[in-house]
Amino acid sequence: MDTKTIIVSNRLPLQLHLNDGELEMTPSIGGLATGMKSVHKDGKGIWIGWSGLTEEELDKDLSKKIDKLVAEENCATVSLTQYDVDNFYYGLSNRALWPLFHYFMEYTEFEHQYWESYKVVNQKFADAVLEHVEDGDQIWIHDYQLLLLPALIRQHKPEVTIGFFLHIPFPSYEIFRCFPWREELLQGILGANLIGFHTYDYERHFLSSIKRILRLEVNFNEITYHERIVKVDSFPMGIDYKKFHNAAKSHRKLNTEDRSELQQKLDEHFQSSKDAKLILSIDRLDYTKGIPNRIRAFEYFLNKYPEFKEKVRLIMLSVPSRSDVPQYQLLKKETDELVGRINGEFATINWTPIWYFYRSLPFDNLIDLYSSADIALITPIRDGMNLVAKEYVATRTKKDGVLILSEMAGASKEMNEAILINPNNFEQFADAIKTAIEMPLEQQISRNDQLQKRLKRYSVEKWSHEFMKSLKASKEIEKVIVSQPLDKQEQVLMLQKFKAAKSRLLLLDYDGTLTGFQDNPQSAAPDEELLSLLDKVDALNQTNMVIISGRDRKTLEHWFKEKNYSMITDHGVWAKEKKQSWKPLERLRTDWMENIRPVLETFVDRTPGTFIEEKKYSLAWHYRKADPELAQIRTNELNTVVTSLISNNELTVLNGNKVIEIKSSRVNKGRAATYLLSRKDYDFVLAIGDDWTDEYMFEEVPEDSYSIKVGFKKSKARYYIKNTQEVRELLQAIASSL
Ligand code: GDG
Repeated sequence: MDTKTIIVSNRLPLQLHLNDGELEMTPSIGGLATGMKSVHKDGKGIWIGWSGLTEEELDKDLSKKIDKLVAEENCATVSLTQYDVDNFYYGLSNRALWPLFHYFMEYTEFEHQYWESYKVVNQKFADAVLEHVEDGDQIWIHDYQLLLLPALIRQHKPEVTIGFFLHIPFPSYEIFRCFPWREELLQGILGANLIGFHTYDYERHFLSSIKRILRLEVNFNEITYHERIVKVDSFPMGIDYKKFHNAAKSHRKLNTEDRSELQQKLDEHFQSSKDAKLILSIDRLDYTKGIPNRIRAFEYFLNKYPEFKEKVRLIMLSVPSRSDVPQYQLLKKETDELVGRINGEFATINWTPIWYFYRSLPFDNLIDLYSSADIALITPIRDGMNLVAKEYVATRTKKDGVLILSEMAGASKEMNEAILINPNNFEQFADAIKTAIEMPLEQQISRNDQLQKRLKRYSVEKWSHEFMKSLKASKEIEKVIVSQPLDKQEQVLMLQKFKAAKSRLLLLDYDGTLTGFQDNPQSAAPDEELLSLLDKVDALNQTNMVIISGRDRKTLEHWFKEKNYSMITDHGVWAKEKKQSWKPLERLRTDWMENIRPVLETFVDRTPGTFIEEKKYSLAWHYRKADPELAQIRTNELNTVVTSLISNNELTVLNGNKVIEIKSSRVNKGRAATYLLSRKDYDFVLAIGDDWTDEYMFEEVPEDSYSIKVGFKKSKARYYIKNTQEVRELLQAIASSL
């Protein structure tokens, strides 16, 4: 089938301007546009985003013209009003999500109106995507403006393959939990099949929020969600290495007279002193980039090491950004004032310490700067990746030059050969500048050699290619992992076989199968609806209905005292056949409990929200209410400790649903099922259960049995069914089939 990839981002990779009512279009030269080029141009690929012009700025004619122009570039627009831009973009995206995800809590504004608009605009994007999407297509969604989009698309196209990539950090759970609509955001992202981050730390933070806020099961980097497996992974974004490297090479060959005005000014600086050094920083004027901090640290450096005065110069390019948001206006003012003050304080006739440009420069000038700088000082307070650091290294064609990089930038994870600093430590900051200035050339070369090798190999094309490869593979995971669904068609077949059978056995697990889980195990008593349903099934002719549970005999006896059901309790210690009395299937020792109980007690003491359930033949440690991450650590620990205490094979540790149970190895539901099957010939067997303890039963029932797992989990069962509600519906169908 001829499928395509749809790319979605807030802005199209095109710049559209209105000049005296005339439309002008230039392609965007940003890293993302370059990286996505091969994906975009592949087949019938299409890129969907906002044009940058609001509905108010355009009349019908102009809109049509835009659509036609962008269509020639395989793009399609999402139309936004000024209200949308103010509330969705400048509001929720840039006054709530951006500061929150960069740990600037004090800048967040959680306005309900922004959130409403964010939902509306994400729906507009979904509508635009749905106009173009066909079965079998892949969709790749970018960034924090579109966190709700994956789920909105999935609602209408459940089978489509969706990838999502976040370009900014994903904050730790403690920060993320502050967002008022946090569940909706997570559910929105989980509409994707693959979720990508720049670094493993962001991935880990995301998974932690998934576990703690949505309480979902996470297995390594896979989340089970609504009968789907969602994969989470890190893909550090690279740059167009060749473009920067080759531009710098050509730049070196330029004759003096062909050099730009900027380059000539830079050359003058180097002529001013034989020890002259140029330190460069480039960023959008954004509070996350640590600009005032950097200027103050530079001042600190000049005071600490005055010998570098008149020799070292900081050249700062700050690109205007989001100037409609008040914090950005304040930052502009603060930066201007700081530069003014420091230049005023230190300047001499021949030297001003800081050259400051507040503007965007053409690419060639960017290369002038990168090529001339001895040191790049990239010191964000928080940054998803930071491509400037990578671009600087790529332009060092002679492999000289030193990169000082903040450890708060995602890029620091892969750029160990840079001088890594904590931007809040001024001592370290000043010393790093000194070290960089004095670094021997061989050391510079050997560091850049390593850095360049990596940047060349993991370029932005490689990044997009790896993501797409993983996205295509993510669809396959689901196919291998679970049993087939017991859908309507299979159910009809099953009921036919049930009816035709002469002797039937129904093995029903209790917790998580017939009823949902409760925080306290004693609260899971059967409700009226369940009792009357079980009565009906139990009354069927030639049908042996058995409740087979890990619960103790006392509890089940109490719950079903009025009834005469067949029951197996304590995982198979006790059996009661219909209208008969209880019989032990095994004679068990319990003296081991004295030794194991104190061990479990130490775990209860150290893990809030957990408790011990003492059964006649086993001990269970429940952790449903505990912090999921702490519980994960403790369960590993407990497994190791208990396993080391059990010297012979007499005891087994069972990992159930949020419970660890220690019991005799001689009993399990599999052995109990075998016992029942040996007592009579059955020509229809159904076994249904939800956790690990039921797997023993699935293994022992005859191959043609209907073994059914409750929940979308890995299992030996032939089928799966979604939840306890569906189990009850199935039993209802069985009850009314005869
Ligand atoms: C976000 C995340 C993440 C800068 N000034 C000029 C100019 N640039 C180009 C640079 C570079 C790009 O802009 C800036 O990219 P960064 O990665 O440094 O930062 P953000 O804009 O904040 O980007 C960031 C990124 O997304 C990708 O996922 O790395 O962490 O915040 O390519 O070269 N280009 C031109 N003139 C300029 O004056 N032509």
